Amino acid sequence: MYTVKQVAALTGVAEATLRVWERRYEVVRPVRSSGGYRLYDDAQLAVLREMAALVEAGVPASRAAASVAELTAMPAAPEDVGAVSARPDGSEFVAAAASLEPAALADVLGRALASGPFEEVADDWILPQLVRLGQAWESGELSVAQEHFASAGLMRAVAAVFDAAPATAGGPAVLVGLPAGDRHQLALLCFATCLRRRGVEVVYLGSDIPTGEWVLAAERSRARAAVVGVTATTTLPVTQELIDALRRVSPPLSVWVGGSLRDAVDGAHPLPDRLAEAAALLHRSLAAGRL
Ligand code: B12
Repeated sequence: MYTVKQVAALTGVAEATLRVWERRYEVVRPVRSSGGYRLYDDAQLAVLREMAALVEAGVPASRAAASVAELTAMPAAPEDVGAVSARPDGSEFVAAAASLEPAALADVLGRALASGPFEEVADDWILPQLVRLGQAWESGELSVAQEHFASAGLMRAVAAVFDAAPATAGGPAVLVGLPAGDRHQLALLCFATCLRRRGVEVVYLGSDIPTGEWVLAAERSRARAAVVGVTATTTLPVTQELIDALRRVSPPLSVWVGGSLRDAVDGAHPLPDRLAEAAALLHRSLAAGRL
């Protein structure tokens, strides 16, 4: 259990504001300690984090509260199937990469994807494995070919999950892609998959999109929002140029950024690192009608 002071530190929301949200919108009902102090559990902390993120993204508190109330009534992911296989351990992916054996790689990826809902597998297995892959490549444990073999296999496996999510049409669309010069699309595709699995229409542009093409896509689609991945220092200037261009598009769309370098650019709403949380935040913002 967390005290109000701890919740304030963890969410970045002032204690007084937390009390207002509780009193006015009833977003959470903390229990009281024997001394009368508020105590919050993990689920309430998650609700308050979501509310804080929505308010930070510009959603009025009353709407954010309504949206968060819906969230608590909904399952976390569209199909929370039970795990049907044990998750491969930390070294198996790099070992499969080193083997250059398609069957070994397919086996590891198949077991990972069957080990829980995609959202959980993406945040708790795929992204950490990518970091491991990078370390193995940097240390010389894996050659460029072995690293590419594994990341390409992963890309195909995630794309299959993306395609398997039921297509939605008619709602607000979201453009998802990378700026010119950036080909690090794996985390972005995982994010896009989480978003599509929530029923959002995702227009996935992928890697290395020149600014002018992004603008054309934004103008020609019914997109209400654009999500740009920011993964490499070399492409920061072009990413800033892209964000500035997207903010001038008509009809206007809301511009979001995700990735390890998202704080190095200005003028866009930052998305959290956890992909499931990021997809939930954008989905809520769309559902709240703010975008
Ligand atoms: C796989 C990989 C590749 C693959 C990409 C395949 C693909 N289809 O995506 C390929 C082979 C194409 C590649 C190429 C290159 N790569 Co590379 N690559 C990687 C590696 C191993 C993983 C990248 C990745 O997916 N990371 C995603 C996650 C795991 O990490 P993250 O970026 O920190 O993101 C976190 C969050 O921010 C969030 N997140 C990420 N994106 C998004 C997006 C959204 C919307 C949200 C909400 C969240 C989110 O997820 C993570 C959560 O912890 C990294 C190593 C590493 N440690 O990341 C190097 C790395 C990113 N690559 C690097 C480099 C230098 C290159 C090359 C220049 C190498 C070369 N000499 O050719 C080229 C450049 C290609 C290009 N034009 O972009 C550097 C970048 C250095 C920098 N900071 O600028 C890294 C860090 C390796 C290193 N230590 O040097 N690469």
